[in-house]
Amino acid sequence: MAVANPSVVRPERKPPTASDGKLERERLRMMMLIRRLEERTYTEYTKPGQKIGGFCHLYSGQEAVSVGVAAVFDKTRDALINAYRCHGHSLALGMSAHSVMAELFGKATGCSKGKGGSMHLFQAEVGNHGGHGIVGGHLPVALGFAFAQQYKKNGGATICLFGDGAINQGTFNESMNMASLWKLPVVYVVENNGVAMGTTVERHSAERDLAKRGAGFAMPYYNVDGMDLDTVIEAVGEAFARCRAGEGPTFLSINTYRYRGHSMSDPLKYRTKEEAEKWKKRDPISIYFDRMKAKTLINEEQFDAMQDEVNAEVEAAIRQADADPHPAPEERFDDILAETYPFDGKGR
Ligand SMILES: Cc1ncc(C[n+]2csc(CCOP(=O)(O)OP(=O)(O)O)c2C)c(N)n1
Ligand SMILES: [Mg+2]
Repeated sequence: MAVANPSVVRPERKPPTASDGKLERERLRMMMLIRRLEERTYTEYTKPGQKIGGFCHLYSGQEAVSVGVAAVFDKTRDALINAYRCHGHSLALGMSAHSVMAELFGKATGCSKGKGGSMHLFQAEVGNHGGHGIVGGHLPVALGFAFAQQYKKNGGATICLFGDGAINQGTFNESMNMASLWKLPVVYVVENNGVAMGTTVERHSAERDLAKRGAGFAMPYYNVDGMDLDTVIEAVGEAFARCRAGEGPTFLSINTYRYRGHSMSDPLKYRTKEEAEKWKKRDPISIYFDRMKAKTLINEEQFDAMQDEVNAEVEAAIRQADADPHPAPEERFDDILAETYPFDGKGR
């Protein structure tokens, strides 16, 4: 049976409600913190004597998605599981800038004790279950989380985020089908930034409207403006509400743009300056700040003070991460799966 709602761009957000602005300021600040941490990660990664190793994927431009998700996420019972572009979601769920930065520096004080790096930020206490490097690999894991939540009847829901590059993986189709068939409490979010490494959606997907994938699995599906925080909050909030009401999964294509390259070695040759400029005119931080200003919830001076505060927080995180110790050599096999297989040097 076809699902009634067509794949439409969600209507304009609802009229603003009265507020003292505290929540709004926290959300704005979080988007600014994510942006600053990412931009400082870029400079730390690329400067001589580089101290951040391994693959590193920056989230600048996509902040409204993770902050919007965190706004409706209940860390006491929900689970978030994500691909490798995971710095923003980790901060938004409440992980400290220091625990993220120390992980990037490979230090023992990092959230994964310095053994995970950029792609593997985890902290179960805030509901963050990673940080996964295999494209589409975590979708079946999300299914498991949602199955457990339904089985235990604990009212929790799972939010599973992935890039547009995951949409044609087998795991995507298998997971979406089972989630819908069993009405599991899961929200699927494709963070559609239009490109998988250098391959555009137009080149990798016959159906370019990715939201429509939800139709094939008989679940509600929407296109969402990923540059507008309020719109994201509303769409993800409704999807969580459907989960909690036992109505099963929702599929959201949250359409966004990454300002930097795929990873640190990407010169962005597949993209025009005009395209980037067009998107940057709808920068998520600016849109939200302008709306708050119009509601007199913040002024320019307060914004600047907030920026200074955020910058100081990130600098302190970098200083501390740099000073922290590396994991001890004798702990190199602790907390990793291989620990269960005694390493005898002969392989398996
Ligand atoms: C199964 C698998 N195939 C290929 C790769 C290599 N790879 C890493 S990231 C990536 C692109 C994924 O793009 P997308 O899902 O759109 O996420 P984005 O980087 O845009 O956030 C690819 C192909 C991988 N990690 N896993
Ligand atoms: Mg992508």
